[in-house]
Amino acid sequence: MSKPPVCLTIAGLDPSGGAGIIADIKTFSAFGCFAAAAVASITFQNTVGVFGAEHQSADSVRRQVEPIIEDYEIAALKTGMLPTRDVIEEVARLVQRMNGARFVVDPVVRSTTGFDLIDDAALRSMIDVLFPLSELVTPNKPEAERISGIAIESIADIKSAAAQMQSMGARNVLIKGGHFESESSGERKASDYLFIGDDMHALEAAYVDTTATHGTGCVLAAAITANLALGNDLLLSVSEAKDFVTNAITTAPMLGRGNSPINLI
Ligand code: PXL
Repeated sequence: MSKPPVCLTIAGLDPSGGAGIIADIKTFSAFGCFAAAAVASITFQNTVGVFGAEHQSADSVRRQVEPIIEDYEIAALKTGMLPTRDVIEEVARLVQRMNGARFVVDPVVRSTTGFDLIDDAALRSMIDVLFPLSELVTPNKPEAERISGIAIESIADIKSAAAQMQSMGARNVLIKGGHFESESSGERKASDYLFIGDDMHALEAAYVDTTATHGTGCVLAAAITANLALGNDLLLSVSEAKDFVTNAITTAPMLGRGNSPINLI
């Protein structure tokens, strides 16, 4: 067997399996990548909500990641829920030791059900120290609004928010459209907006009317990471990832009493 590319996720553990590192691991595997994972926070949750979290220390994150990067060559990595400034600063130091690994930052701020997953100081340091190291930052609409300070109601606002995030150090930005639920020409679209430098690419998929949305953001970012690890360019990686998520939503197993995980079996 030829060696698969190794993908690393540093993110939160959702023990119910819909989001966080479990979703990331399954997504890396689905694309034929070998998955490694470090836990930045243990969350307590199910499909109904997030009930709390026990964060890891920066020391714990370093002691998880260091042996991995001293042993494997990491082709690509993604970060998800990084709960504190100390953890984020440690992750920045670790990423700089990963010799050119392609790097996706999913700036997770709060759960869909409204639980704050990181604090304000952490978000500030994520912008300051991780954005400049990344190839892509993948906020959803509320995250893009909070980071940029721009309320998003139109394509012009999306462009302004992306430009603002690029001026804060992000090289390329994907504003995820799951949260733009507007009717246009009678047809509902799930649109994502990818900014590669100054060029905007609007990626459209059919909108799926479903409650099976748990973990979609994690899976999209993980699927992009896997595609980057396979050597694909950014535009192809994002469009392959979007197709994967749309299919996983369409075929979701409808588990639990709340927002079902998507299909990652
Ligand atoms: O989808 C955001 C997210 C990311 N990571 C973890 C989460 C959540 C949302 O609940 O729990 C661990």
